[in-house]
Amino acid sequence: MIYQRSSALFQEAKKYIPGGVNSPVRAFKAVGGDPIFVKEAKGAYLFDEDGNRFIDYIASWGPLILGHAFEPVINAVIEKARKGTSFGMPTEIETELARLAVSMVPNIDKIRFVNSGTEACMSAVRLARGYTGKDKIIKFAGCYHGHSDSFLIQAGSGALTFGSPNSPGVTQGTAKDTLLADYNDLEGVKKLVAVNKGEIAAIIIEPIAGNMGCIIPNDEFIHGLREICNQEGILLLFDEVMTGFRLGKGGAQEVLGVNADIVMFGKVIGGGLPVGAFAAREEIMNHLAPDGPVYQAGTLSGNPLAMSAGLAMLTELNKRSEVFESLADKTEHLHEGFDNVLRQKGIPYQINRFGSMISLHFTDEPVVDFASSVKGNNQTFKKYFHGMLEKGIYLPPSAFESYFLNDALSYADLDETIAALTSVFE
Ligand code: KE4
Repeated sequence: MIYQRSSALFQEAKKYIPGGVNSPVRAFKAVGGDPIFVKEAKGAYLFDEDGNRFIDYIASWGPLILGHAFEPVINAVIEKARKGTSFGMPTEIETELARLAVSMVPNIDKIRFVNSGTEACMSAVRLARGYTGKDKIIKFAGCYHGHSDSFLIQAGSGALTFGSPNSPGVTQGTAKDTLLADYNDLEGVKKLVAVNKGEIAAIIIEPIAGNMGCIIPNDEFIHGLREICNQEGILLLFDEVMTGFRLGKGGAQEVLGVNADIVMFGKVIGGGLPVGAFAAREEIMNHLAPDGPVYQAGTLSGNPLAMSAGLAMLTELNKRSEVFESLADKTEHLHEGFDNVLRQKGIPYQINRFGSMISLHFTDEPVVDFASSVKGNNQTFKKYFHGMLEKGIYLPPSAFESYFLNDALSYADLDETIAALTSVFE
C-alpha cells in the first residue's frame, strides 16, 4: 500500500492541530506509523487519499451501523440543510426523534439531546448528583465515559477511598468524588459502597464494555449492581453510547434484562452527526432545567440537521429490527473465521464478542476486566494491525477498542478479512 499523501497531509495537519488529529486515538500512537487520511467512504468501504480501499471495522467508532453514506440519512440531511441547520429554538423534529427513541428503549419516559457522548455522560452524572443529593460516583477501571474531569480518574493510593487524576488538569478536588472498582468484581463494589455508605449518587458503567476491547459482564455482576443500587438508593447509570441502538432497539437494558435509572446515548443515535442524549423515568428527568434545578444546556443541542440524521437512522433500525440479528450473525462468522485461522498458528489469543461488538486479544488468559485486557501482547497486536492494513482491512488502531461491524459488510468482505488474517501470521 502507498500512503504518501496521507503522510504528507499528516505533516501539514500537525502544524495547526495538536498531534495532527482532533481525537487522540486517530493518531496511530498505539500501533505506530502515520494515520490514514480518508477521502470518502461508501457502505463498508473507506477510500483514502492515496486511492487505497479498506474494509471498515470502525464505522466512525460505532455510529455508521448501516454503512457509510447510507442513502436515507444523506437524503434527510440534504433536505433539512436546505431549510436551515440550526435556530436555537424548538423544532418539531426534536420531538419526533425523542418520541421514537422513548418508544424503542425500555424504562425511559423523557430524553434530553446534547452533542456528544461525553456531554451525555457528564450531564447524567450531574443529574444523578442533583436528584440524590449525594456527591460520589463509582466507575470501573477501563470503562470510558468521555473526557469529562470526573471520568479521567485512576485508582487512588487507598483504592477503597477515592481516585486520583489520570490526566493533568483534573483536580484532586474532582477526583476525590470518583471511586474506582474493577469490572466483574461485585465484591469490590460492595466494599466501596460500605466504606462510603450514604455518600454515593451513582454507579456508572458500560453495560457491555467496549473501551478495554469488548468485555462482557457476568450475570451475577450486572444484576448484582442493580440490587445494590436498589438497596442503597444509588442510581444505576448505563453508558450506552456504544451499545445503544447497536445491540438491539432497546440496547443493553433489553438484551441483559437489567433496568438502568439513567441511560446515555451517542454514536448511532446521531446517524453520523454529532448527537448525544441521556434519558430516564419522568421523576428523574423532571429535575432538569428549565423544569427542575439541575442545570444543563447547549447551543446546538437538538439542532435539526443532526436530528434529521438521527431520525432517519432510528426510523430505519426501528423498521428493520432484523438488522441487529443480521449484524450479530456476521460478527459470529468473523469470530469463527478468526478462530479457525488463529487456532492453527499457535499464538495465544482470546476473542470476545457480543452482538456486533468484537475484539481480539493476544493473551492466553480470559479478558474479563482492565487488568486482564492489558496483558495482551502489544507487539503482536501491532503486527496484526499493520498486516491487516496492508491487506486493505481497517481495524481500530488500539488493542483497547471494540470493532464495530456495519450491515453493509458482505460475507465476501468478512471472508476477505479472514483470509487476510491467514497471511498476517504466515
Ligand atoms: P464522545 O464524546 O466521543 O461522543 O463519546 C464519549 C464516549 C462515552 N462512552 C463510551 C462508552 C464511549 O465509547 C465514548 C467514546 N468512544 C470512543 C471510542 N473508544 C470514541 C473515539 C474517540 O475518542 O475518538
